[in-house]
Amino acid sequence: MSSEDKYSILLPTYNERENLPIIVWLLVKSFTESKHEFEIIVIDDGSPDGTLEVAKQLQTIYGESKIVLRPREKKLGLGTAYIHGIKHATGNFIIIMDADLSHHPKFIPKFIAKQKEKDYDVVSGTRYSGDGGVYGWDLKRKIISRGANYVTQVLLRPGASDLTGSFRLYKKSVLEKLVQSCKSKGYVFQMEMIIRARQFNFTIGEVPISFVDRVYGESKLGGNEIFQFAKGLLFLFATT
Ligand SMILES: Nc1nc2c(ncn2[C@@H]2O[C@H](COP(=O)(O)OP(=O)(O)OP(=O)(O)O)[C@@H](O)[C@H]2O)c(=O)[nH]1
Ligand SMILES: [Mg+2]
Repeated sequence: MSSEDKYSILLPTYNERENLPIIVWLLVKSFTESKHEFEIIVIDDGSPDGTLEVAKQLQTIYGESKIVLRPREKKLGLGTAYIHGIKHATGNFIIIMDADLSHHPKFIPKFIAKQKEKDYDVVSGTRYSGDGGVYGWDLKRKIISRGANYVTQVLLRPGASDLTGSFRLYKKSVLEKLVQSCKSKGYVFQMEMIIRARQFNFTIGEVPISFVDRVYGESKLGGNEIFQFAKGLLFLFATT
């Protein structure tokens, strides 16, 4: 283990009051056990449920060097939340994950080990390879996710098995370059990141993860998201 490495975990939150204390506790536990340097950057977009107040309490428990708060006034979307978070990150590695407990911190040591194996630029969690999987989704959502992955595989041949997931580890410099070159917003953003990574010849490692549907809070995947995804996919197909 190289002692200079530091991992900045970006947690974008919108109405995650119940989930945030649990994910933070799990993260702190995991990093304390693995003895890696870390910071958790919470990017809350003015959640009406008071997520930010919960985050402030967590900061008093774990300290300001471990819990960094970078809130924004209102809901401005995930893509810009990442950009905002990266600006404040002090680690040389960045981990992006959802705060709704769909992504379990227990996989992070595997991401880190995988990254070191071949000094990968990106390590992507995958639900669609090895013993990865999805739990708690209904058939419709499974078909949509599988379908989106499959169509993208055929059209763009990205060289990664899970394109729409967002549980990933990046070298900070690599993530900065990817984010700058990505044009899409919304769900298609995760996919564009991987497509661009391949374009720039960045190396991508994969770690099988189990994805568990959110326990608290509401899901927003609807017809509009699917339409936006299809639009974004066609745009990438036409331009890359
Ligand atoms: N800061 C910020 N965070 C967001 C925004 N939209 C979603 N998030 C957070 O981003 C993560 C992923 O969003 P989710 O709502 O879980 O999206 P999803 O996993 O596709 O859908 P469900 O879990 O089914 O609702 C979660 O931690 C959300 O709280 C936003 O506009 N701004
Ligand atoms: Mg979710």
